[in-house]
Amino acid sequence: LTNFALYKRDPHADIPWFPRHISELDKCSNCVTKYEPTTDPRHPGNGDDVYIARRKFLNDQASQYKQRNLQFLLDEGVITTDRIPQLRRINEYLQKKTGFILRPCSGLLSARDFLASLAFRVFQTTTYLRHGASPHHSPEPDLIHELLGHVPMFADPLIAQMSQDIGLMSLGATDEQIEKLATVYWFIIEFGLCREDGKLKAIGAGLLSAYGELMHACSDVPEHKEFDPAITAVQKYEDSDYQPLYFVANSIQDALMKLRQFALSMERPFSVVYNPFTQSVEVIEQT
Ligand code: HBI
Ligand code: FE
Repeated sequence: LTNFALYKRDPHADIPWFPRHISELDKCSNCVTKYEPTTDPRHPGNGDDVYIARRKFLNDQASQYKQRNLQFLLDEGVITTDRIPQLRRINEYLQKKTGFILRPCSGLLSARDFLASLAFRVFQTTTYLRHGASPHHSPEPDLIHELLGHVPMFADPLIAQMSQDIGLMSLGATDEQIEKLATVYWFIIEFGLCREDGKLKAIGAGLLSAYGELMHACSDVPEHKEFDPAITAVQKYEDSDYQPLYFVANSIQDALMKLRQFALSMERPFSVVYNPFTQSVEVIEQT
């Protein structure tokens, strides 16, 4: 392996573009325009001009965001009951715990962009709140989902490492591979359950941030299947209502190990190494 091979850019023209430096996440902000309150009558905020205007104001700011070396240590304080924290405050906390940072995005991102960000220990987070008409369930990610569902997980060193590993494995993967990875991620990180002392417990951020669905998930109403990445990867999922089916792992550790193993088993004609000093991904060609 020569330095030339290590640093050669885009050796395979047919591999999808992927970010090579944390600053290139500025280009990873493609939203999936589904359940937009402006156009979709299934969104609880459809027709609510005040809500739509506020959401647009926040999303316009999010789309202007450029990656910077945030002055993490300027502020103090994390999540409190009396106000919505600034991303800067949460970042300061996460930096110390695991080095993860949040950057604002303006809605549900494509799985490719979302997973690519994890490779750089970046979590793309929405900044608007769910509509007041439906406080127990939101068809799209919102601030409550991100802060109460995902952020505590990214403060755990093991989960942070595994999330980054999954992100690295997604870089330059085929559309088919991304689809499978996103599906397993969905069923574990968003809606996963595990068993603890004979009871069902939630792992997924989508459940931890949706009281209504959390009750449904742990009841006898939906179907529960043993988590097996190969099976889970090809399972169709529900993204507009409560899930009819949940996958159950033996423990959080078991779920994350299997998810990571699944990501690592994907074939790619190259491998990548993250350099934390330069916040860059270096590509190593397999010869
Ligand atoms: N986009 N903004 C945002 N937040 C998420 O939590 C999120 C996403 N896009 C896809 C996604 N999560 C995953 O569930 C998988 O599809 C990768
Ligand atoms: Fe999520």
